[in-house]
Amino acid sequence: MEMTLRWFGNGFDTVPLWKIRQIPGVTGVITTLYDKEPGEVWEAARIRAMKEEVEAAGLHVSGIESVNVHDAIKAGTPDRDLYIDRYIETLENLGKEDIHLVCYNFMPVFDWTRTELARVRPDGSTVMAYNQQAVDAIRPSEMFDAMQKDAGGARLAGWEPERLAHTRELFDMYRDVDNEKLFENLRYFLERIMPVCSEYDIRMAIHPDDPAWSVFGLPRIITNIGNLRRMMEMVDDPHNGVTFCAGSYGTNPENDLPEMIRALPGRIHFAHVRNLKFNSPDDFEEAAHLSSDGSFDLYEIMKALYDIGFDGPIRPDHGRMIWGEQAMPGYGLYDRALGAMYLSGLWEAIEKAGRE
Ligand code: DNO
Repeated sequence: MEMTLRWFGNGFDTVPLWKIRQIPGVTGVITTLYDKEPGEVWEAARIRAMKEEVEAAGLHVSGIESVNVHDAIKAGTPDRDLYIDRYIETLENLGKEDIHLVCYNFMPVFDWTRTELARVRPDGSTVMAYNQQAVDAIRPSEMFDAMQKDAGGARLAGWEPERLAHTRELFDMYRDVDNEKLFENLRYFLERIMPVCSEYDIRMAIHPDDPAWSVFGLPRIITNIGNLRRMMEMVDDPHNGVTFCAGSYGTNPENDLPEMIRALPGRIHFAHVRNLKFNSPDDFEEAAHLSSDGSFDLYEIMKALYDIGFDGPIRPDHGRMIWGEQAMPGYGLYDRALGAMYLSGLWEAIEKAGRE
């Protein structure tokens, strides 16, 4: 495995590359062209410039998170082929620049959903949190406004204001889309992009729906092992793989995380490892990575990744805001650096124990 950190790019991320370079063991970043809206082509020159900037800091680009998929593709509207053609052009341009991992999601309208961006924990740190009653009590547009307000000016990944200004139209697009139709639209998209992925050896790593159930009545399918199997069988190509995100699958306690990992050998191309603390089945908050701070056993998660021979990039995920840091919620430096060190420590111990 390679330890990495997510980096949103100059002008968007509060954390500069030189600081990431100083986290022991972190050799790469998972990055993006954050100003690109879903449906836009990523030009070769922009990709090259981003790569050069990362390399000048002594790191390398381990993968992209995300190349976002336009809603026309997810909803399967008549113009979807135009957007798939553009997506293919972007993949080609990434492949030519020797980038071989792309994380994306297939969640309608919203990406990840939280009801609080800065819940205070007993130690004074703040974390993102989710409460089902809070979601049930508001309309989608209110949630978007509340998140924007709490983000303190930061642009939140997957919550592009340009796109979400049209929440009503977006919801209308999905009026006739149920889980079956969404699966079908995903199959159509994957079948069209697999040839370019094979040509340039690009591993597509679908990110789970977060939380792993339907919100606001929208269909959601990347939620459990049964659906993952279905997705991989319907387009049976090793380039059609997954991002194993512990925090997203873990929102549903029925998902046994280590068992899921063991059921996916060769198809986990990227791992997001973090912890959640459940206060009740309807309420959770993002704890520190350390097992004892939350509800997951991080040792077992890392051990399962090790046992299946996982060799892709891994990154600590949403961190708490600690030591007075001001940053994009979930994406400060300090707690993610602690997370990277902890995960690297677990890996070293598992690896050495494995040799004995
Ligand atoms: C949130 C992230 C997601 C993820 C996308 C992948 O912090 O985990 O926004 O990057 O769903 O496309």
